[in-house]
Amino acid sequence: MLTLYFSPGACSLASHIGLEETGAPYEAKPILLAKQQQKTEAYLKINPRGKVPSLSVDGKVLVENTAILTYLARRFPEKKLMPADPAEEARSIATMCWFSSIVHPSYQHSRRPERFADGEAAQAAVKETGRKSFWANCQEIDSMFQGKDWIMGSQYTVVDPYALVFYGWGVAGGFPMKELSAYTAWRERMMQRPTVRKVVESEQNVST
Ligand SMILES: N[C@@H](CCC(=O)N[C@@H](CS)C(=O)NCC(=O)O)C(=O)O
Repeated sequence: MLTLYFSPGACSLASHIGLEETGAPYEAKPILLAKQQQKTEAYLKINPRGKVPSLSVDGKVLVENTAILTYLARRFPEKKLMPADPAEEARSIATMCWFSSIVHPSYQHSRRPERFADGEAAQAAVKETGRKSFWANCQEIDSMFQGKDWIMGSQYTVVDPYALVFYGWGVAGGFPMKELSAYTAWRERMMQRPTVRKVVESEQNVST
C-alpha cells in the first residue's frame, strides 16, 4: 500500500504528481501546513522531521522528494520516468538535488526570513537576497527548457513535476513568471497532461 502525505501547494506536489504518473493505486493524505498539522504527534511518528512529502510503502516511510521520485521511477520502470542511461539518470538526480538544496531554500529565504535570522534588518536582508536568488534560479530553470519538450530533454521524467513546484511558487510570490517563455510554454505542456491536471485540481480542492 502506498500512502502519500502532502500539503496543498507545497513541494510535496512533485511526489504527488510522480505517484499519479505510476498509475498505481495510492492514498493521498493531506497534512495541512497552514494548520501546523506537520507538528502533530501522529504525523511526527510518520516523519519525525515534520516535513512533507512522506511516502509510506507498506508501512516503511520514505522522505525527500528526490528520494521518493527516484524510488517511484525505479519501482515502476515500465513507466519510463527516468532515463535508462546511467549518466542521464545521474544528471536527473543531480537536477533534483539542486532543486532541493538551492532552489527550494532560496524561496524559503524570501518567504520565511524569520527562520534564518533574528531582527528586522537582518530578516529584510535575508528576504531580499532570497528573492534575488530565487529569481536567478527560475531564470536558470527557464534556460534548461530552451529547445526541449521536458526538462531533461525529449523524455518526460520525474524531474518535470519537481520543476512545476517552483513555477507555482513564483506565481504565488509575485515573480514575473510569464517573462520566462520556455518555462511558461513547458508549464502549459505540463497542464495538458491529465495526470498533472488531476493532481493540481485535487490539491486545489482540499479545504485548508
Ligand atoms: N528537501 C525536502 C524539503 C521538505 C520541506 O521542507 N517541506 C516543506 C513544505 S514545502 C515542509 O514540510 N515544511 C513544514 C515546516 O517546515 O514546518 C524535500 O524535497 O522533500
